[in-house]
Amino acid sequence: MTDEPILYSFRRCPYAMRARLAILTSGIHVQLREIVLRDKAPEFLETSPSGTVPCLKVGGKVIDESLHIMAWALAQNDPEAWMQMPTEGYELMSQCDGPFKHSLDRTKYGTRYPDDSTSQHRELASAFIRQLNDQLSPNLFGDKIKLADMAILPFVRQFAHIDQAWFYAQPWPKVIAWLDAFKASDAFNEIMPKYTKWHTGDTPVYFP
Ligand SMILES: N[C@@H](CCC(=O)N[C@@H](CS)C(=O)NCC(=O)O)C(=O)O
Repeated sequence: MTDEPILYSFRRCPYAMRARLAILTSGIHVQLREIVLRDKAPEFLETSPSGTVPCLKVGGKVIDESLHIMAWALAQNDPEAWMQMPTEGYELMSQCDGPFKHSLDRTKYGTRYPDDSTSQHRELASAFIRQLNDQLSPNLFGDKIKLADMAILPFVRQFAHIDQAWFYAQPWPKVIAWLDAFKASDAFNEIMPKYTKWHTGDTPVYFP
């Protein structure tokens, strides 16, 4: 048995990425269990009520939402003051998780949504990217990274990766600079090492 926090994670999942970003800045160490979505470990399914990553088990409780994991980590230690953010940040985060992610999925996985128009959803998602572009200076709330930057950037990256040539040709230079700075950052590199699929009984792997 262990009292160490256990994070069920998946490297490329944007929700799991934002959780790892917050855990990294907080200086907390967790046991990381890499989940393969097509073949979810039974212990993960027993732990996560939603069956989605990320999921954190700590001190007998389970935190099953990425934004709640971020808040948990930052409540303990927030050396970069990510939580000192204007309330509009929460509005942007909910637009990201709601309508933007909805349209992102319908742009990316068009065949899963035959009744939806890919081009219409790309345009809807693009409206949010243009809104971010207007807001950036160079981050969402000035010079310093805040919670909303780190909560939203993994999804902007996912949208950009649907068609990078198209994304980088669009007139949203501030978003491109913001995304490129994120992808070049130490934090991004530290959250993206490759982990092998976790199995019960494996020697613990720690993050960071
Ligand atoms: N509301 C959840 C959503 C997490 C989520 O949807 N994660 C995806 C992976 S990116 C997942 O685990 N999907 C389950 C599946 O594909 O079976 C959160 O913010 O943590």
